[in-house]
Amino acid sequence: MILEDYLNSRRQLIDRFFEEYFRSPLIPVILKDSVTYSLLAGGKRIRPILCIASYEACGGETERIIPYASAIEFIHTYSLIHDDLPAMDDDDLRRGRPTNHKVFGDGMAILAGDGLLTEAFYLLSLNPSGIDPSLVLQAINEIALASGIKGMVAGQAADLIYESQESDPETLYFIHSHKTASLIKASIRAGGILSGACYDRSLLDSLSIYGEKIGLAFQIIDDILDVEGETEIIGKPKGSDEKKKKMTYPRHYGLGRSKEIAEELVTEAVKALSIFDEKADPLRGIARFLIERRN
Ligand code: GRG
Repeated sequence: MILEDYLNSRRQLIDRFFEEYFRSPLIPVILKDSVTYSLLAGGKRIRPILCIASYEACGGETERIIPYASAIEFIHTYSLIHDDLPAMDDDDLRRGRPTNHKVFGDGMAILAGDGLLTEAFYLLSLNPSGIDPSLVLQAINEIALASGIKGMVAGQAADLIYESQESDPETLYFIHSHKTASLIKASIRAGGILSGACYDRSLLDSLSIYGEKIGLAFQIIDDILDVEGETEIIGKPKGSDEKKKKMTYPRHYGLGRSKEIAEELVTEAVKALSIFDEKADPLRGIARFLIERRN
C-alpha cells in the first residue's frame, strides 16, 4: 500500500460527498457560501480518513462509511471557524486563505459553525448507509461526548483560560487531550463501532489506545509546526502560539524533547494495533505520516 495514494483516494471520496451534499437549494445563498468556503478550502481530512481507515481495519466496506466520516469533518470545520473568531484566537489565515469571519463577517461565521455542528448530527442520525441503529446511536454518543463540554469544547475553554499563564504538565496534557485528541480518538472509535467491532472489546480498546496516542502526538506536532513551520505551508500564521502565550509542548518541554515525546507516542500507537492484520496498515502508515507532516 502506498500511503499517499490511500490518503488521496479517501480525500477524494470525502470531497465528492461534500460537493454532492451542498447542492441543496434550501440553504440561504450566503450561509451556503460561508459553510462551503471553509469546508471546501482543502484541509488534510485526517479525522474522516482515520474513521474510514479504522472501519476498513475492522473489515468494513469503504463506501458505506463515507457520510458518517464526512459528518466528523463538519464538526472539525465548525471548530476551526469558531476558533479563528476575534473572541477566540482572532486569526486572519486558515487553510491558506482568509478566515471565514474576515470574508463573511463574525455573524455569518458563527452561523456557519453552528450550522455545520448541527448538520453533523442530523447527517449521522439519518443513518444513510442503513447501519444497525444501535451502533449508530453508540457512535453518535461518543462523537457528541468528544466534541462537547467534556471534550473538545472543554479543551478550548482551558486553552483560553490558561493563556499567558505559567505552563504545568497536567494542564498542558488536559488542553491537548481534550482540544485535539478527543475528536481524533472518537473518529477512530466511531469507525470501529460502526463496523460492529464494538462487540469485540479488545479491538475497540486497541483502537482507543491508538487514537489517544496519535491524537496527542498530532497536537504536539501542531505546536512544533507553529515554531518551525512556514506560514505558506501550514496555511496559518506561524508563531501565533508564542504571541498569545499559549500553553504548548515546545514552551514547556523544549523543541527537542517535544519531538521525542511525539515519536514515542507514535511508536506506542502502532504497537497498540498489533492484534490487527494488514487491513490496519493505513492506520499504521497514518501514524507515521502525522509525525512527518509539514502542514
Ligand atoms: C463552542 C464557540 C465554540 C467554539 C468552539 C472547540 C473549538 C471552538 C475549537 C476547537 C479547538 C481547535 C481548533 C483545536 C485545534 C486542533 C487542530 C490541531 C486543528 C488543526 O487541524 P488540522 O491540522 O487542520 O487537521 P486541517 O486544515 O488540515 O483540517
